[in-house]
Amino acid sequence: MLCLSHMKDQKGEYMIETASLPIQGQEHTGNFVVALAGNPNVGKSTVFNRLTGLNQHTGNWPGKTVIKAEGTFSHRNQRYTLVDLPGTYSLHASSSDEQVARDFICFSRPDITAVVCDATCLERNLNLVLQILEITDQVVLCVNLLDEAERKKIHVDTAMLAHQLGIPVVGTAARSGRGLSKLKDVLHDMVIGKIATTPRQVVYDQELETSINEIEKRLTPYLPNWINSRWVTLRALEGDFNILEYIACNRPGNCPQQILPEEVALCLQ
Ligand SMILES: Nc1nc2c(ncn2[C@@H]2O[C@H](COP(=O)(O)OP(=O)(O)OP(=O)(O)O)[C@@H](O)[C@H]2O)c(=O)[nH]1
Ligand SMILES: [Mg+2]
Repeated sequence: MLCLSHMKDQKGEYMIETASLPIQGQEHTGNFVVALAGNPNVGKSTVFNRLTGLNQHTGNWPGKTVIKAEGTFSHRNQRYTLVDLPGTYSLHASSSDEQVARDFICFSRPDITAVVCDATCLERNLNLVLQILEITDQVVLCVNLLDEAERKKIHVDTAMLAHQLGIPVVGTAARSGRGLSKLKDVLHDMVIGKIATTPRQVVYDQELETSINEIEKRLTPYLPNWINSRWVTLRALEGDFNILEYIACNRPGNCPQQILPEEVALCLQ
């Protein structure tokens, strides 16, 4: 067995600070936790403000200078806590914003992640959607700025997008409030299990898929069952050992540091 603490990244340090991770059920007062994720400037906070109104508070994410906004709303007898995540183009955790967004979606396990996209430049936004679908399957896509898209004569086929991605897709123009009651209905149908998702997974080339399967098989016994082992494997293949370090340090029951069998470590070299 190889001790994970021997496997630091190139800078010789790990980025994940456990104190920065909120713990589900302790910080939230609502019944269902919904994370709002998306690229910068796509209208996440506008959706957040529209849904939560005055029932919100802001602060900083623990240990970070990144603003944290959390609010609540009720719809059809369900109560929701909405968490407005910082805008990011990816979840590689190469900045504080990305780290906060990734850690919340992965480790705080919101009941649903609502990804807000800009309808006028959907292709760029879908990169983040696919990354989030590698972590969790409880995702709804909110295609926002539909009014801007219409002004530019861009038509978004939300039904086709939903079919292609395997998740519900709602078109919105959050500044005027258009589409937001549909979004709330979809959240409701997801939490009561009326909508089941079948998210599209990125399939890599054959050689990579073989390595992913091999490493995933070896990693799985060391991972908590709620985490997506394929996603952890992909991060490990990228050389992101912070995730493994975090899991090793936070396993219930004093899990030993040796999270990786030696063979897996060798595969990753
Ligand atoms: N026309 C139009 N403007 C919108 C819509 N939604 C948001 N906006 C505007 O887009 C700008 C950015 O909105 P924000 O809600 O701050 O976007 P954000 O995603 O929270 O941005 P960051 O937190 O910086 O990542 C603001 O000027 C909003 O008024 C919409 O549906 N239509
Ligand atoms: Mg914002």
